[in-house]
Amino acid sequence: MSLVLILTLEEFMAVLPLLYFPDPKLNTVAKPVQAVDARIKQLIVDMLDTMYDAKGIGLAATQVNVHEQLIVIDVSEDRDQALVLINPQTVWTSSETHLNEEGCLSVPGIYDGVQRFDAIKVVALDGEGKSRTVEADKLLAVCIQHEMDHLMGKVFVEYLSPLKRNRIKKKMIKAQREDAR
Ligand code: K2U
Ligand code: ZN
Repeated sequence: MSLVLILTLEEFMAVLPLLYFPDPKLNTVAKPVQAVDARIKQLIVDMLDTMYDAKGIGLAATQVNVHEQLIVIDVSEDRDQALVLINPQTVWTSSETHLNEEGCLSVPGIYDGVQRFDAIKVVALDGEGKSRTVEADKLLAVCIQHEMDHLMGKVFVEYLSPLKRNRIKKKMIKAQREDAR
């Protein structure tokens, strides 16, 4: 690929800055996307770029300080099967749940158990604005639940004990102060 083409592509892709816990903006409830227009399609490209750059398997628009109901996910081995969920609605959940170890790009370096439904069915718009139903289990189901929590202003550490959450909050604030130096 020529250098000119690479430079051209680069200008259309952007790694966006992430919000980090305990930023209160992470507790904002996202509004429905009104139209899957050019602005939203560019945001999808930038969110995927941001997610892949951060080696995440999901990202909610809330985490890049855009408070609209948009999620991108890629749980594939080859990192080449992006899933876009716009205005997702849960229509079914399994009766079974399990405790899974979770992390979050907005809470770097912290991993802990969260109880999630084993399987979930979600109706959403895709990146072209077409309605689709996603039936998920395993890691995809966990990731969708984690991202849909973000759209409701919920970070996974809110499922932990107040003692654990306060320790994490102090650790994040200390790390952000050191980064700011
Ligand atoms: O929302 C985010 O911060 C993205 C999460 C999504 C996620 C959380 C918990 C469980 C599955 C997915 C990041 O991808 S956290 C990093 C990560 C990567 C691989 C597997 C688990 C967590
Ligand atoms: Zn997260």
